[in-house]
Amino acid sequence: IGLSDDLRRLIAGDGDAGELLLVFQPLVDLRTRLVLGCEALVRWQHPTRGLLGPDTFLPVAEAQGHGAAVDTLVLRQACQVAARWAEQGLDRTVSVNLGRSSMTEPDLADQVRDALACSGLAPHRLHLEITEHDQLSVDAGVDALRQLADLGVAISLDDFGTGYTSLAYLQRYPITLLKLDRSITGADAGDDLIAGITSLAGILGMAVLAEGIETEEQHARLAAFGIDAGQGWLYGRPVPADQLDVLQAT
Ligand code: G
Ligand code: G
Ligand code: MN
Ligand code: NA
Repeated sequence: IGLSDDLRRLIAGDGDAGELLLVFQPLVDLRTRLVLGCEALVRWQHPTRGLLGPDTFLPVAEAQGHGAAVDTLVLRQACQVAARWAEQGLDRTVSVNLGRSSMTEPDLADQVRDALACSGLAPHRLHLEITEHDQLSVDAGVDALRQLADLGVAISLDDFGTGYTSLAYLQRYPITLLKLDRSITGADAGDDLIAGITSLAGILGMAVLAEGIETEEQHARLAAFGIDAGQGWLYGRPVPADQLDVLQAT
């Protein structure tokens, strides 16, 4: 019995066995370090194999056509958690990753609408993260994103700088946040590159977040470039929702 059979069982059970767990990592304002929101990252508490990370099982789910189903389970759970934050008076967004197959799911907008309705979460508190993929550079991708944006949710472009989104398409996407990949925010990227990206984002009317910030030196450098937000071990590792210990903006 392999992982794929267990995944089929998981999906068939609609995740009701409680094996899909979410951890949350804070996104902070780079000036104040106050938390703006949290990104949901999925884990699988497998009955015999222990805790599995997404890199272990998402490719399997994707290969068997269950990638979008996993994303939907994560989306529903993340919206429930974020709705509780809102009830507690926390002004905090939740970011949910959408994989390759979610983006081509015809009923994606319906799934998102449903997750919002079931949880009672206000649409503006939900951020959907799409990854810079080649297949986004088609009109169908623009249409899918537009449907989502029309629901009132925000869309972030994840891993920016690792793909090859054309500038022409970037301009057409209803994206509000560019998440710069760790490879760009790390020591390697030159000042000119970071300055160029922030100026491009300004022209496009998008905010910029730097991912993978681990040190005070990186924080200071990126803040000096006027980058809006940050995410990384310096501010907080991904943890279960009840273990989040962050400074909250009010
Ligand atoms: O902490 P980390 O190992 O969780 O994440 C590894 C990769 O898995 C990242 O690229 C992240 O975006 C992706 N990922 C995490 N959770 C999800 C999810 O719910 N759906 C999708 N499609 N990708 C996810
Ligand atoms: O691809 P995406 O950005 O969604 O996934 C985030 C991934 O980066 C997760 O695996 C998460 O655990 C990891 N991550 C988050 N912050 C840091 C960090 O500061 N340093 C490193 N090395 N990885 C990080
Ligand atoms: Mn992400
Ligand atoms: Na990323």
